[in-house]
Amino acid sequence: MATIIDPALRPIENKLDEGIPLSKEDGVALLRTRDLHTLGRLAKRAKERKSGRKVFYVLNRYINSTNVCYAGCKFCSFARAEKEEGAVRMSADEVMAKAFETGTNFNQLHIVGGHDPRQLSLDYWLPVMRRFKGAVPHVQLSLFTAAEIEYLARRHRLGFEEVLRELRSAGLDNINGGGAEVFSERFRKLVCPNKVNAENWLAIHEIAHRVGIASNATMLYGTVETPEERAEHLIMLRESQERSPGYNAFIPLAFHPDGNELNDCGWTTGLDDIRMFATARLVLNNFDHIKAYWMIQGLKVCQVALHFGADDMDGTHGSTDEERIYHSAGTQSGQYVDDREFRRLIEEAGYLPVRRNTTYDEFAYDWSPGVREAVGAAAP
Ligand code: V47
Repeated sequence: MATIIDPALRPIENKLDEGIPLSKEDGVALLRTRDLHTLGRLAKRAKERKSGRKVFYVLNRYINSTNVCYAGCKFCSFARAEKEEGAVRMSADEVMAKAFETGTNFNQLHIVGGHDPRQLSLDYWLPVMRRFKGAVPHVQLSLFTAAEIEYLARRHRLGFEEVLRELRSAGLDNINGGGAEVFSERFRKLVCPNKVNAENWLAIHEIAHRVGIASNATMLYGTVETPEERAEHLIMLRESQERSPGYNAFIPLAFHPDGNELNDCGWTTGLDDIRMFATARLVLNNFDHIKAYWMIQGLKVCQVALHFGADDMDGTHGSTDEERIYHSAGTQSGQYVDDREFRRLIEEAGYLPVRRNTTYDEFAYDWSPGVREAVGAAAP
């Protein structure tokens, strides 16, 4: 029997063995533990129950279509006023050209932008989406966050459901997980008072699922939130998934401090990152996937996270993509990783790389010779 050094993890392991969902207090104990070996053992077991020996990645194009934004979130280094130096706003033609700049060999187009009064409208986006789907119907569209959907609803004086139905009919497959930040009212008042509130964020995702749009969920960690607020956030997501299933992945977003008002919070630590992945895996028992996005925690931490609950490394980005949210806030990750590098890192971690699309249909099992035997996995 394995030795547990942190006694707080023993009742948690018992609950996991019996299939009992973890409580907020359990989440806090996981977020505080220094017993990484037990944490890893529990999270890895939970992950392998969901996805076996597979670790997913996607051939992705990533575009920030505008950084013009007036939401004023204190953690943000990306937003610019319209006339400010560094403001970037793409026309519809520029978005299309960027999407296809390096060809059509990709499975997902991921776009996020700011609350830009001149770009964030249905009149701009519906034709772009239809043009895109007309050209490459097999490529999935992962666009907007709930914050942007709320903005569209207000702007056009429509209900969330009407906006989401319009977007679905134009080809929206998935809503990105951003805008969730930390659901705590205390946190939102301090840090992002002008952004969608927790109630509306959750409502938008739940309605999206009912009209046939999948989604992801995130949490921004490493600023002024407490461990209790982090754990509560995860439980609110679990309850939302229970009410209206449709979330595919949870992505922990590590705070990046350069060039924003929360700079004093500094960088998250490796230990905190790893605990965040593992806690998410263990609390979110009804989410199939926990994503370690290489650009956010870095390739090295993300590879280690595969042993702490994560089963996805997100996407390659195109070789000419320019991600701006994390690069304006100090990420040391580059802009582009090719799929060979993903396969190398995943195989070295002892897992089987599987190419997916946004909604986790699986396509390619281009493994190195002997890898399947080495990790002891059955054929897919
Ligand atoms: O909501 C902004 C975050 C989010 C900072 O669905 C920051 O697969 C850390 O939606 N430090 C938008 N985080 C990004 C987003 C996303 C990202 C990755 C994967 C997926 C997905 C979606 O970016 C915002 C905010 O939480 N963010 N600034 C910062 N300085």
